[in-house]
Amino acid sequence: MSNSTTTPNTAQWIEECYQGLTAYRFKITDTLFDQQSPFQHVQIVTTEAYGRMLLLDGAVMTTERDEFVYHEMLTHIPLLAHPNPKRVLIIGGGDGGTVREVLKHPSVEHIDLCEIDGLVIEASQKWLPSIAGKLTDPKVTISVADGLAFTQEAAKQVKAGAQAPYDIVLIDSTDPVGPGEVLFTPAFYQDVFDCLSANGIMANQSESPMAQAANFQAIYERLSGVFPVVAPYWATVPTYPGGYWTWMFCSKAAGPLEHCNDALAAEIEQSTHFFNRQVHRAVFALPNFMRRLLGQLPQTAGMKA
Ligand code: SPD
Repeated sequence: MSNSTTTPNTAQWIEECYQGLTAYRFKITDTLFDQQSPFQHVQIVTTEAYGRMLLLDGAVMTTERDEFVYHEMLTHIPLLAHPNPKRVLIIGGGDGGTVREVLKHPSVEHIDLCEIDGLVIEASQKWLPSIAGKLTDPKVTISVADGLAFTQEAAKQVKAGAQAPYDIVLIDSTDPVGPGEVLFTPAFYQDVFDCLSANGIMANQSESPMAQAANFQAIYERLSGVFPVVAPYWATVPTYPGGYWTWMFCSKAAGPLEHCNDALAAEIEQSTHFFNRQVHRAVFALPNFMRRLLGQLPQTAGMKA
């Protein structure tokens, strides 16, 4: 056993700096991929602690070792709450982790994946096969396109009389900077709402309530202006800023725990590393600091958002 903090001077490190205030450093042994796309800087490195890691514009997106928390939470919580999810739209998610988890739901007949940056898909397929390996599944249609325009077009068709095309929409975005920023706007959320069937559900990643508290608050407020049901939930993702991470369950009608396909949940938890039925119920219990950020409890004197 060792808890030594000494590191050799020759080690190479990669660092994500959050708002110029804190930084998280990872010791790396390899740079496997390093290219500038028309949208962002795409890197895949090998870290000693977390295995291979995908970074976009210097921000950690996913790692082989802890990706399961994020992808399982984004996927199984909303899908199990739907009585019969058949058609799923994923916006972002070019690394393929969300697709992999959605495919564990046998009712799903079709997945549209809309990722703006083809280079993220290409690099993930080559260097992150345990995450991206299911992107070639026949149920998956990949569109390399702008998620905002894709959703706007689908919503336009619905307004023109077409059937709402999706039972589930998952927003697997970057942080609200760069190409992903538009995926946090009320207009985008309204388009998503319009694309969802009557008992449709959306879930999105909603940032760190510790390192990005203002983002977390704004996302909740904006979603609450569009969806009648907005239920934030949380877990810890060790490689993300602040440790705590959140997602928001948004639905047109049902609450997050009103329906759960227990038999399927039991089957799914055989292959998951974070999700299980106890976790499913627990993640909606918000610690007080999160409830205060959301206005669900009065502020206290020592509280800083
Ligand atoms: N600060 C990290 C935010 C990343 C959220 N999206 C990750 C995408 C993984 N599929």
